[in-house]
Amino acid sequence: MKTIDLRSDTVTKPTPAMRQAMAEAAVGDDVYGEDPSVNRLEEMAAAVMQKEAALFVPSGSMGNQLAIMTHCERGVEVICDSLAHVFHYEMAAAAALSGVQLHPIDNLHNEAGIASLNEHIRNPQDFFPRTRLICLENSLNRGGGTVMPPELMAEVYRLAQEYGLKVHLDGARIFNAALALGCEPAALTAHADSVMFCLSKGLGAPVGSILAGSRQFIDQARRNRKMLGGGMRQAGILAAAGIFALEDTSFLAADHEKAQYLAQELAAVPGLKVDLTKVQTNIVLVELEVMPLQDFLQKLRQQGVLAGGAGSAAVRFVTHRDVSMADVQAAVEIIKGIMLN
Ligand code: TLP
Repeated sequence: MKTIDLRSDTVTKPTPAMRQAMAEAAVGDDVYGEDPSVNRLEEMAAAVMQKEAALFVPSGSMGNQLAIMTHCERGVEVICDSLAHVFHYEMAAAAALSGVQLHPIDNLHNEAGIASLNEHIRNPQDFFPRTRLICLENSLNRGGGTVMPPELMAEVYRLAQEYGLKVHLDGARIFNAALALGCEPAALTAHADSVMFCLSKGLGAPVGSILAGSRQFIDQARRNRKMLGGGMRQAGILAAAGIFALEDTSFLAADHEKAQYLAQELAAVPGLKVDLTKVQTNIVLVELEVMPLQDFLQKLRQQGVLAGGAGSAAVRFVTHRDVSMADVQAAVEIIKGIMLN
């Protein structure tokens, strides 16, 4: 039985051409700054994100946490969306590693939330923590891969600057967001002091993410990366996959088409609820109205379809390069079979 893995775009495997580029990569000791492939990837990434400098990091989580650690001192507060990855899926690392408090708020990514954002920025009285950082996420994973237009990011950035705060963008899927918004990634990063994006998700590299920002910020983040044990040696083998991934991101459009197809088909199935307005990139959240989540996931698994959960009653499907349109069509038939029997 063929497995159709829709749990995440992180499951994508390097293509033969990417493996070839990895095998042939020029390498050196990156802790001495001597890995030509890492240096090239960092330069390329900084250019794409229109930032002064960039740092290759092992994971998106480490990139986000380095951003928090580098922007903040202990005891300050970081505003994020109540659905943010840094809040739900990073092992409380902001508290454990940087000693900061996350202040999650609803709707940070839309007009309603932004209108009241200033109420969440602490005023400078002695019994309040200082607000230091706002963390945005575009696309918003737990929001169903929804995107935040550059104009809204600009509003948040303007407010942040007014209050002397920094803005970090968790752009794990920034290329998906930019594609959906019809803009360049740099149109989004223009409204953030730092950005993290992942090479290891839809872009198909096996490992790695990038943190980008000002030269001074990245110099300090590099020191913090070493402190966390993230200084890598002949990492050029991995960086070569990242360079390869950045050279052509056009295939992401097909991932969005597969997500649209999946969402529209499932929206018509009794017992499933899909908010089609929220299907904007490569993620489809489906609410289950008649069956417990774990039962549904298990039935899917028995027939070779893997999906994940998002909350207690929603299924998350993520399309990516390693599932074809035919695979998605087959998954739809299996899901219909489960729901209609
Ligand atoms: N997300 C993973 C899981 O952790 C949920 C996934 O399958 O979607 N920011 C965002 C918005 C992410 O979605 C992720 C990974 C990360 C950061 C962390 O990246 P990694 O997994 O490389 O640490």
